[in-house]
Amino acid sequence: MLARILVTTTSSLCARLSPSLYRSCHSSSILISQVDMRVRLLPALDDNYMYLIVDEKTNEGAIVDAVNPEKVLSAVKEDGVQLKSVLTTHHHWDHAGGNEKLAELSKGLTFYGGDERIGALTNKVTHGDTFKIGSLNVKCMFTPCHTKGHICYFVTGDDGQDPAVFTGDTLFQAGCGKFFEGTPQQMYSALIENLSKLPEDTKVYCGHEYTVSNLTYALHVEPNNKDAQDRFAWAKEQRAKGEPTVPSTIAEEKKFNPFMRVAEPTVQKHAGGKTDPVVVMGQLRQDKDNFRPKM
Ligand code: GBP
Ligand code: ZN
Repeated sequence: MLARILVTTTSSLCARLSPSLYRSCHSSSILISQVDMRVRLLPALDDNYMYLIVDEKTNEGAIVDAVNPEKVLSAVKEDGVQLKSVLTTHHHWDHAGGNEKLAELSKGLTFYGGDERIGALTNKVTHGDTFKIGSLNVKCMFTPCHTKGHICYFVTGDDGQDPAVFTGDTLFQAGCGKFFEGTPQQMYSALIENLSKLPEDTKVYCGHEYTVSNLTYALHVEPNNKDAQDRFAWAKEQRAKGEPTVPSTIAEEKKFNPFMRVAEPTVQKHAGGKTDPVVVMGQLRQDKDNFRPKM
């Protein structure tokens, strides 16, 4: 493997390095550095993540889900990045709510998204559309269900290396988004027919830090799933230190995410023995919506 993966963690005492940037956040702001790209996790609100993607070759940057424009611009300044674009996964305010302000504060940005309800949108994209962040390639994946216009962004180096996908509220670590504007068939198509087919080592950067609660549900579905048990123990340790659990990989999601496992007999058993994976997807979502873990 050529990929050099370096994870630099800022102090979990968020205020130590840069008070303005790290004040009152749910997690520390970590940097995932690969050969062609680096990704800075920027925690926002109670459990959201924004992501600053930087092309190492040109120093060009893009921000995913810029809900907190001031924090985005501090990170851009601090990291000496040339911010050129904003990738919005969906129109919900906790993802798109900073766009107009950011457009005002930083002129000339390109705003990508798949829904007319996204503020400051300049480039409406759909399935298969591509664009660049410097030398990095971005491919848009249309994944309607959580919202009608949801887009996931698949990013790679210029030769396809360092794959990463920014999944907003479609795929969470060990879970998926609520079906506010879509059907089980659409989430099946998004998770199983599209995201599951990405390279196994694709890093998954999701929209919220929900891992511990999602794994609580995953273990309700598959109590004997060793991968889910191990990830749960690790995720609890991370959260106790104020560290993020993101990213995971596509290979890992297939091992512990029940919504990625609708074809597994253990998951189908939990869904009352149903074997149609689309029906299982619908059953799991309904079951999780009503799930209250025992304390
Ligand atoms: C938790 O903390 O684990 N179960 C969550 C509770 C995404 S945010 C919060 C919740 O419902 N989160 C949403 C979700 O899809 N969760 C997946 C799950 O519970 O399994 N949002 O902020 C949500 O999309 C929003 C914003 C929703 C505007 C509707 C509008 Br309109
Ligand atoms: Zn949402």
